Amino acid sequence: MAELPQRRAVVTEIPGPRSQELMARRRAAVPAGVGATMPVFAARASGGVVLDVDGNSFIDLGAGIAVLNVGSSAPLVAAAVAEQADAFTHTCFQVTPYEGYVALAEKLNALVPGEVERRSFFVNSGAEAVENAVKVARAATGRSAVVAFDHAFHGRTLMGMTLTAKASPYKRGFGPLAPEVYRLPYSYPYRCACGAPYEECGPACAAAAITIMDRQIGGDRIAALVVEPVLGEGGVIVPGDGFLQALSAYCADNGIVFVADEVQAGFARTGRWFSCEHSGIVPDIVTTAKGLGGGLPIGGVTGRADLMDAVHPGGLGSTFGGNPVSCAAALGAIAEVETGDLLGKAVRIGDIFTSHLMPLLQDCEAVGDVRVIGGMAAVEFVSDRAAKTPDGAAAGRVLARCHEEGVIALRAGTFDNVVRILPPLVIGEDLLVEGLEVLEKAIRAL
Ligand code: PLZ
Repeated sequence: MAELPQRRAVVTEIPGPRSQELMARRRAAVPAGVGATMPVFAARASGGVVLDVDGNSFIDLGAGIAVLNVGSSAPLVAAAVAEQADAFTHTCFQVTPYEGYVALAEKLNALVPGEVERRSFFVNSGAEAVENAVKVARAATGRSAVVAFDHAFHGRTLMGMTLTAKASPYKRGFGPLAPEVYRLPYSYPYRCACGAPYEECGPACAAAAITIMDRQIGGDRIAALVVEPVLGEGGVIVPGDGFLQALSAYCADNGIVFVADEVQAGFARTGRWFSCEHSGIVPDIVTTAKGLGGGLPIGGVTGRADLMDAVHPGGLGSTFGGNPVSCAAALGAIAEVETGDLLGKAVRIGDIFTSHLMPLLQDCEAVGDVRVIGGMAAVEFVSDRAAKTPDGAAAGRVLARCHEEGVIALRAGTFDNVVRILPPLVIGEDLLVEGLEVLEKAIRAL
């Protein structure tokens, strides 16, 4: 696979004529409910760039929403996919198993933190991984209640959207939602739900969440606590110290299955294999997807053997789950992280983010908060710094400017006022810096 030139080049108006033509066809053929961040159509991608159908070369600070951690068509992924596609593309693992699925399960069982015997099985997406984690937790505990958090995103299926916090666009018009789901405060130090100062938000929100579980739901009725150790769609929110630790301890004391949803922040994104490692907790179940397949669709559920084995034979599965090509791709992606030191690269990207984005806090009235954790960063916009009034329009203007200037960046946050960046971890440093300079300029122009 030939590498594309790693540069930013805007050679037509954005969108260019070919993209405009395709957009018109898209509008006639695809429902409006499927969102569209970029106004352009992709032709190719590699490293840190996406080339559009008009020849514009974009710096990719979105990685297809945290999927292309190892880059698009990464060599070890592309080779593994080609080899597997040549051998066979599908048998259905439940019908005729194959080694790649088992090898991937072994790999994930070893990578998930904690000295615990684990099992893994595979599905097709992040949402499906979360659905299945809840099924396992309910079967293993015989309980029904599930708790999730403010600002959470867990997918668009029935349980996924019920666990997701934000009403619009994710739940509006799609009810009735799944029963027995309860919501708890998440530690969001910039906007602490308990009104605690930045450093005290973690313990304060954990105490509030535990009170709700204990007093309103009943700890002995809760099957699973589903939590993103770092919020992605919610706006790259890193919970305050002590938050996850206190929740994890409460779960252990009350027989609640602690599910870490690592779909977005996992797979090397934050400089660790899993974002829960930053707080030292050991989850009972970890869900993965996105980066796991190196660009191919696959979701994983990795959990304590005693919980996973509690489900009766035939209770788990899916026609395509753990497709052999996707498993080969995932093994290739893991090898890319290991051989390319992408954990180290994510840390380095975080340092570059910090040096470029933190000064904006000093210089720009419109910037309320800047958050960085490895290869994941966010700038939160406000119209009034003292009142922290969310400013979604400002985030929109910054994103539009970036897109016109040849940089892909994403929106996030419950209030739509966060610009989120998560580039492929293989992006060149010069290209990354150039992309950040475009972003900075757009922010300073507000
Ligand atoms: N859990 C933590 O971030 C997907 C959503 C894109 P799927 N986030 C991107 C969109 O607009 O739908 C996500 C996540 C976390 C679960 C999911 C769901 O993963 O593979 O999109 O189903």
